[in-house]
Amino acid sequence: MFSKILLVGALTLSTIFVATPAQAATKYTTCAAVYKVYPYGMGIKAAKDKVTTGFSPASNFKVVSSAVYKASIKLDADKDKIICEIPKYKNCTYLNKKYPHGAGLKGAKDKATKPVTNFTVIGVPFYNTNKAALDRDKDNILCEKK
Ligand SMILES: [Ca+2]
Ligand SMILES: [Ca+2]
Repeated sequence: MFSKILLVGALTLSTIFVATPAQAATKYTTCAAVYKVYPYGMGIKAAKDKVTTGFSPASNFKVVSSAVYKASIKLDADKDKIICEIPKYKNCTYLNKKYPHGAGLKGAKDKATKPVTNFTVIGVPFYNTNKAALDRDKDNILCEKK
């Protein structure tokens, strides 16, 4: 009786494996397409974000298999094994070089008495990656500046 149950279990398992053939990994050709599935980018487990001056390594990308990574490897311009990583700025000096009036979520309201309204609108992943260091007043705008 006991061995029969085990046998049935083994058969069921092998059936599942046979019924699920290895799928070819999706090849993405733009970061916009990658972000629809992986909002923070994706990379292999051992990857370390290669950064230039003014940036900290982002570690919030989705860990994927090397097959998934390799299918879209052309999008990894800096060859650090992460595809479409979200930039993590070290401080406002660097962020304001690219976004002179700051970068914030759509509809965000600056808390200042004379609020900054001409900040660049950015997406949630960009905001989330940078908010701890760069939005100390928590008004959903990074490095707002007149
Ligand atoms: Ca990369
Ligand atoms: Ca702010």
